[in-house]
Amino acid sequence: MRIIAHLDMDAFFAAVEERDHPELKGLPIVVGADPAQGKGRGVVSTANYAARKYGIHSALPISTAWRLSEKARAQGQPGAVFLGVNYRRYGEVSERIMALVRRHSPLVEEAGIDEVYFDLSFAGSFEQAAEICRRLKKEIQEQEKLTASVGIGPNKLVAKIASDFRKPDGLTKVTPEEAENFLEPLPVRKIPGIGPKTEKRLAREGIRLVRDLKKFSPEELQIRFGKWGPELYERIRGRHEAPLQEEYEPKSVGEQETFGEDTRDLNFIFDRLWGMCGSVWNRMQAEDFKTFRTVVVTVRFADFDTHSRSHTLAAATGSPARLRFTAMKLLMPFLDRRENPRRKLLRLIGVRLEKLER
Ligand code: TTP
Ligand code: MG
Repeated sequence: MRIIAHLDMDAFFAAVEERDHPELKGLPIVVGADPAQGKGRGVVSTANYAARKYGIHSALPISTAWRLSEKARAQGQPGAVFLGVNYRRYGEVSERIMALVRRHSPLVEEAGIDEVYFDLSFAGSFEQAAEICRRLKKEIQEQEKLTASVGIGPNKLVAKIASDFRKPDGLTKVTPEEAENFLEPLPVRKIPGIGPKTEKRLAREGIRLVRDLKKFSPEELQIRFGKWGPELYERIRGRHEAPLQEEYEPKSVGEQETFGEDTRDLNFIFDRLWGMCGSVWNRMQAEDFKTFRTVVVTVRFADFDTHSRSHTLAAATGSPARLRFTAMKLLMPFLDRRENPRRKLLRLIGVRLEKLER
């Protein structure tokens, strides 16, 4: 019998900040871009649960978060504390948590900075697996003073949905017999692979819950979703055989920057692109990669219309000059008629390296 667990830290970046700044305990905390008194232009990375009560969450424009905080303050509640992102710090905490997980399982897949799958099949029963997870949660609490939520299921899909089921500090166990019933009442959006666009499209037809999707045959799902349909048919019934992928490698290194104001000033834009290439190249080296093959440039226009263009080189290279040249060539069309006929201003640019090798 396969038993898979998924652990996800609660409000991770914000929880680390709250722990490291005892004077902030209990206050609403928002980690992300500088709000600049409401004029900030980036987004929220995450918010702790006190700030989520104000409606603040990941990916929200930081200016909206500021407005929600001001609104709460006007109603006599504490305003949110806004903090910048300290990736290095969160990375260190993440490494120590992954080390604790590894002490309990022979097969571990680090799926992100604050989430990890681990195989507990050796435990022999779901009850025993839950016991291991309770111990692990206690160790994380004692060593790191942080809470995690854990889901246990017959596969990665169910385990991941289960870890999200009761947050924060949750432990949810779903046996193979329970899996199908567990998923039925959930919103379709909870199924990995169903994003916001698909969710909207389905809602227009009155399909909101996993249960509603189950009336379709694999063939009908294929017509609606293409090749992915039959796979979806299995997923909404809790069936998913994907193995854990032990060697989690950061597949890419990238950065992006929202400009202080929308612009088409070529000197400024190329200057920022230049700087960004340097810092992405440094990060590639810091993560012990020697070469890259693919460069991706992202552009967001003032109206939030966002495009990415990539170029894969014929051979791997470690040359920072090659990176700058390729990035410039990819960005160019967005500044002239080729990709920007209406001469829109740019709001953000980003550079990412893929196909990295050590
Ligand atoms: P999540 O696990 O999605 O969020 P969370 O840990 O903050 O909250 P939850 O209790 O709901 O799990 O993401 C982990 C971290 O990744 C999060 O703390 C900050 C970062 N992150 C971003 O920077 N931007 C994003 O849009 C999201 C979703 C996360
Ligand atoms: Mg989390």
